[in-house]
Amino acid sequence: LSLYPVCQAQCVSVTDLSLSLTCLSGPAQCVPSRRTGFKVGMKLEGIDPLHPSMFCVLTVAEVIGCRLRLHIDGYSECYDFWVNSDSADIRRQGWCKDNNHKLHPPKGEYRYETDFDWQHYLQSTGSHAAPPTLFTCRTAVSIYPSSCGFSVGMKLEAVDRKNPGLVCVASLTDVIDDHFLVHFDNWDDTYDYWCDSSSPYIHPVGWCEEQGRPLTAPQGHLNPENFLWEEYLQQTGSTAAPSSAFTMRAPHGFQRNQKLEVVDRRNPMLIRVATVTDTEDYRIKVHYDGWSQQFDIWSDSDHFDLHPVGWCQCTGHPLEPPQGSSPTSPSQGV
Ligand code: MLY
Repeated sequence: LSLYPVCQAQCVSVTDLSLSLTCLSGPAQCVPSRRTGFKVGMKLEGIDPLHPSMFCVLTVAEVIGCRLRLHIDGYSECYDFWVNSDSADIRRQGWCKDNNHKLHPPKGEYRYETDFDWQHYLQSTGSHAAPPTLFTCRTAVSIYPSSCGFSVGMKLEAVDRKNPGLVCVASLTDVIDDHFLVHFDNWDDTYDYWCDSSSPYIHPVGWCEEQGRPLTAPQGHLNPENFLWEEYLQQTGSTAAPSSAFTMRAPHGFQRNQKLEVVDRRNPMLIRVATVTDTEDYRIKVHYDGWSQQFDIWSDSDHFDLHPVGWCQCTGHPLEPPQGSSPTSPSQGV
């Protein structure tokens, strides 16, 4: 059971909890050992889940256990979203500026994006920035170029996770430490996703041809049926990500009937008792105990919304017991 190295200081492994679930792999298995210090009203920077290429100004709107509901300043509450407090998608005030990333200011407040100034904003809104020490995922400023072998501008073949049957021409449009942003050429950023070199969804240039699978050409390509990488790389003046940089991880170890605690996808403030009911190499089918099978979901095995048994109790989060089961002891709640 290998721990996500940077989390190690803040987390105990699930085996330390003497729990039966032994198969969680990846960052999702980290169990913060302390309650989070984030408080409602604190401001921070972070990735807009609907536009993963954009860092926005955020406010903590709700805290439950070590999960945060974040509000995107200047936008409707309907865009609020939940993250774990150790998420790599949230950063301290000033991170974007220090790391050469564009920060999208609150909507409507500024004539020019560059007019945004944190000190002025905090003052005028009478609010405070979340203290940097609360950000327990890695936020260190690296003075070295990323060592993961991937850099901005490189091309690859990637699964469109919103249309998982498609493997498409894609580019790397951002790199932070060993994570990078996959963008589909000539599409908007709503299909983008962050991953690392071990993702099963990314492949080197030429993979589709080798596998005898169709490759989806960039939107608007003049001859999509006869897309040629060589030509395209030349036209775009770009290079292919080196195949040696792809380090596809081993399939997960989840098995059917294992229990876990999973965020309710339809109402993400809730975490429910759940069961693995089917598996693929990199995904599991999750059944919410006591609910109709029609609510079952497929989830990536490393998804941050999957937690081992005991996670809620350990982090001070209520756990929704199986529907229709007898009342639980209060210790299962906060
Ligand atoms: N039917 C969908 C397909 C979009 C695919 C986008 N990928 C390739 C990034 C649509 O047209 O919206």
